[in-house]
Amino acid sequence: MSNRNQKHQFQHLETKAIHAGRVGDPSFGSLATPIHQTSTFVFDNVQQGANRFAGEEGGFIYSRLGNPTVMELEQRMAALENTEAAAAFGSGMGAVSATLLANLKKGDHLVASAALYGCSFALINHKFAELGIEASFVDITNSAEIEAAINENTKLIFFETPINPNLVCADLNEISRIAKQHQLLTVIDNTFMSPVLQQPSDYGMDLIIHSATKYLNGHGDVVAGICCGSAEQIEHIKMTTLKDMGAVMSPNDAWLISRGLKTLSVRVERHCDNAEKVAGYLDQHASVKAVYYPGLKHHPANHLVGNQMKRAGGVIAFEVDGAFEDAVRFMNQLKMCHIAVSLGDAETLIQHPASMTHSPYTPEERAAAGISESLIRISVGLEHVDDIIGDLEQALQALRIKAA
Ligand code: LCS
Repeated sequence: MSNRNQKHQFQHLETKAIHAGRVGDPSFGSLATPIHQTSTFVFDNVQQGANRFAGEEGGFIYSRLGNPTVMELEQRMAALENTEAAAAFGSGMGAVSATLLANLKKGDHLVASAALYGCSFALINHKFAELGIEASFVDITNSAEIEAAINENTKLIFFETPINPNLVCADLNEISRIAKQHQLLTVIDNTFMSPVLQQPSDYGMDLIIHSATKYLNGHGDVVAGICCGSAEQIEHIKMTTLKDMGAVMSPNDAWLISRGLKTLSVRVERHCDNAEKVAGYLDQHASVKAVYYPGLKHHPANHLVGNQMKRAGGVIAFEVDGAFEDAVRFMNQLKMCHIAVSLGDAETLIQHPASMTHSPYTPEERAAAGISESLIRISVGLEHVDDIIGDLEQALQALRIKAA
């Protein structure tokens, strides 16, 4: 087998997404890397097994500790996020929990964005509190509030940008400045952007998490997570919370995600094309009260688009003009867009955060985090944009007929 690819430093993200970290097939030369669907690896003799456990010899041991198909995905994601290494997990929450717990112990404190994916919030607000890990939840766009929350036990800052579900965006330069000043680790959830649109390592972010369930895989058939960072940090996570808590990714899922990555850049560009048009359409609609999309000129983070984030992404939040029942009626009226949580799939998915993804928050906690009860979140898919807008239009028209 030729090792040409491994030796070559790929320049462009589009190329890395296809070639970087390729494991390939030394036995038969197949183009697609085989799925190494195995729990364990056979040693030539007892000494070899002992050497591998002692770290004195390379090679695989047992798939919870590493697997060639999973390794290919990890190497490819590290290349895409411009980091030295990556660790793959069985879910995005597996990645969030293992990454945070590898860096926090009883008595430590973290600063977290008040608005986060609902289960990340629940993990920190409930489970970490039980474990004696304290958190301050802040408005991540407010530097003074972040700095005021930092104390002598603070170890890290954890946030998303854009935030699920309200599309508020943090300024990475600003977070980086604060973290450096206080010598804090930065952990960012980059799920909404994917490395195609935002590469947080360029802004000094230490650990970059993805729910690989979303854009990375892109086809709605896998639940998985990834964390990218320095070789030292990733080794630390792998040897502690990944190895011993065990939220590992299956080889089959890794293979599907590596396949998904080959089309990541073209998919994400199309998601953005469609979302820009859908956001513009919703923004001028008489039955829509508010639209939250960083690509719109009136969004507070519009200046970050074209800078920290290449484009605004495929997710939009909005509120229909009317009561909560009108939002429900609108969603139930949709014929093509699916009412479903998750995002980043080919299908347009629409959901109601207050009753679905962000139901782990109490209504008071949602209010404090700026997540309105009537917010609707749409993950704009890869269908023809006229069909997406057509479906939204017929559902919004039904509201107007009722109102008339
Ligand atoms: N981080 C973000 C930003 C997410 O949106 C999600 C899941 C996770 C982490 C957790 O990843 P998972 O374990 O599900 O792979 N977000 C979801 C959502 O918005 N709807 O359904 C799941």
